[in-house]
Amino acid sequence: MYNPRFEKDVFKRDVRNNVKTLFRKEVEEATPQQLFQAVSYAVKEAIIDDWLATQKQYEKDDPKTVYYMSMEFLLGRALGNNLINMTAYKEVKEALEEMGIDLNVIEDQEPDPALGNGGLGRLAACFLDSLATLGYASYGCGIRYRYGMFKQKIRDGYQVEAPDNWLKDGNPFELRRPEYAKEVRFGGNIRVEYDETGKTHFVQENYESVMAIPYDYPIVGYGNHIVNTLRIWDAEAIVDFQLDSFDRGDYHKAVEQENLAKNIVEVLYPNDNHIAGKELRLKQQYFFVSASIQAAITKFKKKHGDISKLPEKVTFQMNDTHPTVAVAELMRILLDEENLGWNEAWDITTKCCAYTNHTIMAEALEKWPIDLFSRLLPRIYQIIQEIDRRFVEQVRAQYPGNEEKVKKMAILMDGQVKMAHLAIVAGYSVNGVAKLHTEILKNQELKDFYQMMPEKFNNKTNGITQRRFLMHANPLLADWVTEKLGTKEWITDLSKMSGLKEWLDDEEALKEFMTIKFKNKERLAAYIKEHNGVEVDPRSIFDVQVKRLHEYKRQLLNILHVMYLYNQIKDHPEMSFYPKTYVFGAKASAGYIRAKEIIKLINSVADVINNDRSINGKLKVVFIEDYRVSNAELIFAAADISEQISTASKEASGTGNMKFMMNGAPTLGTMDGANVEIVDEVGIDNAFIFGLSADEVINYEQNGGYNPYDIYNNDPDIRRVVDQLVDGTYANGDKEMYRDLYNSLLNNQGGARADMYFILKDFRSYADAQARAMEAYKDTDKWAKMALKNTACCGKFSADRTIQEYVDDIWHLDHVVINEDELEY
Ligand code: B1H
Repeated sequence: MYNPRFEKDVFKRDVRNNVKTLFRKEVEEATPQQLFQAVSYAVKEAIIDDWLATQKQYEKDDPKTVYYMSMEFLLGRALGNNLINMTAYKEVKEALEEMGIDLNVIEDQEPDPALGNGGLGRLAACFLDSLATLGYASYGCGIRYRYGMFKQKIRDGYQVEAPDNWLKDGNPFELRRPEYAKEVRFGGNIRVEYDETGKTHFVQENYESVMAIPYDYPIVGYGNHIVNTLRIWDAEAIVDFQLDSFDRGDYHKAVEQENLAKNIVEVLYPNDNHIAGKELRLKQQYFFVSASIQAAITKFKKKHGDISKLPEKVTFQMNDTHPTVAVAELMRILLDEENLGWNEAWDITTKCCAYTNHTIMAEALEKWPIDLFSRLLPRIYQIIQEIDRRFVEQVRAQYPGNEEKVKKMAILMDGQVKMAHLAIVAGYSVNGVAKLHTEILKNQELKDFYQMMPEKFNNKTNGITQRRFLMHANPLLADWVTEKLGTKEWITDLSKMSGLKEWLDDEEALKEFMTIKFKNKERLAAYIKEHNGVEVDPRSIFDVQVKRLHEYKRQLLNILHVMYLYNQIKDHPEMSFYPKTYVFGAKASAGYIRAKEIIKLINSVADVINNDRSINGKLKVVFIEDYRVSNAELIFAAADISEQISTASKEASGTGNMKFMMNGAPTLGTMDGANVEIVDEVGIDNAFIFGLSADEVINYEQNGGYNPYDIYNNDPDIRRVVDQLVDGTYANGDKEMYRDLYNSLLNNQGGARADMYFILKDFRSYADAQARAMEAYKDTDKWAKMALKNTACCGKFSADRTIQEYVDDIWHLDHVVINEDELEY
């Protein structure tokens, strides 16, 4: 225990006092939610001391700082994680127990801050955890959405979205910082002025503006007293909605300003790997980017006079193209406010901005119509025009007479602003998120750019934080790992996990390992019983696919295979079959109709199978409602098999795959994204790999696809499950309910190829991998070894490793240490 505030008695007194001052109650009368608040404020107080100490240290050391710019931070609950990183979890748990309070119950009161969709947002959250833990100065920059990712309800098998009013009980950990507010301007026109020296000035007129108000969240490093900041921006009207507006006839204007501000931060767009293309989304982007860059420059200038030194102290990492207006906003500030010339401003900008690509899905490539863009951001657009003009000049110089190149590479083309091109042209680094993904970027998607500027391209394979996804999610396994390794070093150095290999042949150890898995399966079974009313047997194989619902992730392949297994069991009741529980969890974008059909299908199949007494509970299917960070933690810990079955080449990396691996679940998957590297680490014999390779998929795609009828007509088992989509088996006799899914598998539809994601093509190979996994599971000892091998080989997949690579190759940050002896509490 390193923080005197966590002396049990002091802490208990703090909690009591908080209950009193916040709620005028005694601890015994307080509701669990009130206790959550009281405990959290007590924890926050301790955090604040370290937060101040960190600020002081940064003030003194003046380290280079990364600003991680992201539309999404999928944080998950803070209380438990903060306690873990303050190395006070067990002490606080005990202290609360002595007061008759169960910390687990208290933790469950915290709403999941769900300011993100899926992998991209969760990655940002893991990165902040690692940056603080490794002692690097960083800010997360984002938006304080009033409503985060919607809550998913399943009604009659269908997804229904409910608003996520996550702030309704207040948020104990945040800190409102109105003194750091920044104005952000939209629209209007640009007037050109010349001053007495003949210099040109660009003045924005007739604009609308909003005030950006920052809220700071502490990001606690593990055991090092470093507390970094996630700064997310709220919007407020600048013209206060005041009564005297009536008098001035400004009533409408005041209402409009109020609404503009309110709308900007109202809600997170619930699309994963898909761009909505809405004007409001662009407003959100510019809003938080402008505020964040202004704040960064203000901070820099307070300490350093010379703006040309900015790249020595500041770097902006753009989490996909969503914050790419950052490039032009930085240029605007340097040109219009700092009065630098173009070349000098460009030199600084291109040394400060770096870009991460997270997807090659065509529908996720960000392109804005020029008319919309230039109307909303007139000055930013002018600057992009000039960036484009100069870049096109460069392309023409390098490839004389090759106008094809210009067409393919220009930032402004066909009436659109291409954000990826802007990010690559202005960025000093362009990285993909797994080896395979980066190779596809270099050799296919961004080939022209790679040929022109190969030095910018690099790979940074994603990672996850073991503090949340092992220590917090799976305390039994975490303790076991510490005991077996004889040290806690793995908590900050995951490569130490390889020491577990020593136990691969120790029967006793394997038994303990599997007993822990079993207990975690019981924990999940209880959750499923409570939330789904379905009884699942923790002795059955838990085969899990949890991730956003997307056709390329192929939940449809998984459920078609379940339908196939069910047919097999019905036809051959005597066949050898190890009981299986298929667990799904997935949110579909609200407007993604086909994804919603797949959710309905999963639930319909679950209904039929779970209620068929004739199969003796050999097969169960569970769809977990409202999949999110908090229940994910229970799910990873309890999984036997990790389904990572995306069409090869489509999943840039995946990070769920790493969470399963860490918790001892072998991968059943394609050679896609980071699965490839997982297999490299754990060995092909400790995974179940199937399906087309990325090269094969790309090859088919370039040659117009394949003909699914070749499979449908020749494989009766496959034909049967496909037909079951339209014979009413899973729709109470309704033959139309799943007609669209049936058609998507067999027929070309408008622009879309039949079976675009190669579901039927990969089906046999998938079924074979499933069968191999079942055979392997039957051999208990062999399975235990395979599962432990996965945990033992997960070292590479720590976000600590990823962040250290970003630091070494891209950001070049300075390492900061806080000396415990110098802390004054
Ligand atoms: C990923 C997204 C994404 N890639 C657009 N791209 C969005 C794109 O709201 N939008 O417009 C939201 C999200 N998300 C994911 O990033 C990849 O699919 C995963 O494979 C990867 O692991 C993750 C983190 O790199």
